[in-house]
Amino acid sequence: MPANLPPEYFEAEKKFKQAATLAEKLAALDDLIASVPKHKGTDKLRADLRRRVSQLNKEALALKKSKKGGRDSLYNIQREGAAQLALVGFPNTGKSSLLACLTNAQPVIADYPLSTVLPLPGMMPFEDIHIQLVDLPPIGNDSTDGWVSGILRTTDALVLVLDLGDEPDAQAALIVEQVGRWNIHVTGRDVEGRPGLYKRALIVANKKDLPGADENSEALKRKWGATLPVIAVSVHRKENLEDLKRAIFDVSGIIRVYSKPPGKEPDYSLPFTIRSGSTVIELAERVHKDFATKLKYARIWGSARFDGQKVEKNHVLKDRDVVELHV
Ligand SMILES: Nc1nc2c(ncn2[C@@H]2O[C@H](COP(=O)(O)OP(=O)(O)OP(=O)(O)O)[C@@H](O)[C@H]2O)c(=O)[nH]1
Ligand SMILES: [Mg+2]
Repeated sequence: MPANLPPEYFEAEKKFKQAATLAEKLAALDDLIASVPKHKGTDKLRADLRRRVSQLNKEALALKKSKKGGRDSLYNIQREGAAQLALVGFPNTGKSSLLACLTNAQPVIADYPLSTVLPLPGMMPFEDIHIQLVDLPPIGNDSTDGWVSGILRTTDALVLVLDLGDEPDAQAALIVEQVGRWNIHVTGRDVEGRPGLYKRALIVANKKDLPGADENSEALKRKWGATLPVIAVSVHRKENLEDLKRAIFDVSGIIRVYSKPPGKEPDYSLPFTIRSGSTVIELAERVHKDFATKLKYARIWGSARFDGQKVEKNHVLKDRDVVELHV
């Protein structure tokens, strides 16, 4: 440390050490450099400080890139809520309209194709939980299929949106074929132990208000009903939207469970959302990691044969069960 540094230097050094953000650090470093008198004895110090400025500038640039400029962040949707489902379909079928009427999001809705170019999430309230829906550009488009298929891979389930006025049966077949090329197989039920990636899916046949739509939706149900749940809606007339919300919840693959301390009322304000098919022990792990190891048994109101029935750790839970964990 060169001698004869002025008090301003030590003041600036203190600020630099306390700086929390990169921007604050850079500002403090500027002051620090300015406070160092220029003479031979401070050459090395000044060179060191300048090196630090350049290092911090590099870090700031990298941070900025990862926050906004980076492709990844723009095409990646932060998961929120109890489950995430993606809206999949061809142009103009009403994916964005559906997002706008079921959630608080405000997508571009237009009668020209390819009005959606980026993923847009929205939260759909369903009873006491929220489910995240992600609006996407139509599939079958070279410039977006890459990242769209990436989202389909990681999302919990698919909502296949069809236009009842435009050969919906052919649309369904083409969607299944297209996602199949990405090795994603749609299914109405969970399939385990088979190769490939199986995704739960629901067919939403939109524009029920159009002439001829009822016939088309009957034909669609006959053809696809055994494979996937099919629900006909009209976003414009707000028809069947409550049933649709329930169907979206059903296909999401989650259930709600309420925990209840022994001798007390259940806490209905905050359901635990767990994968359907989960057992008592899996719930215990979610509630508290110690609970899983200490759990002796549980009492259940709901899916058990009688209320308050004592069940074993491997008892499979159902939606809306109230569970009392005994440790
Ligand atoms: N008749 C009728 N038209 C609808 C309905 N829902 C949406 N539309 C219309 O269909 C057109 C396309 O709607 P969008 O929601 O933009 O469709 P999209 O699937 O998001 O389209 P892309 O983003 O291009 O893939 C718009 O003109 C909507 O007003 C409906 O229930 N009935
Ligand atoms: Mg759209």
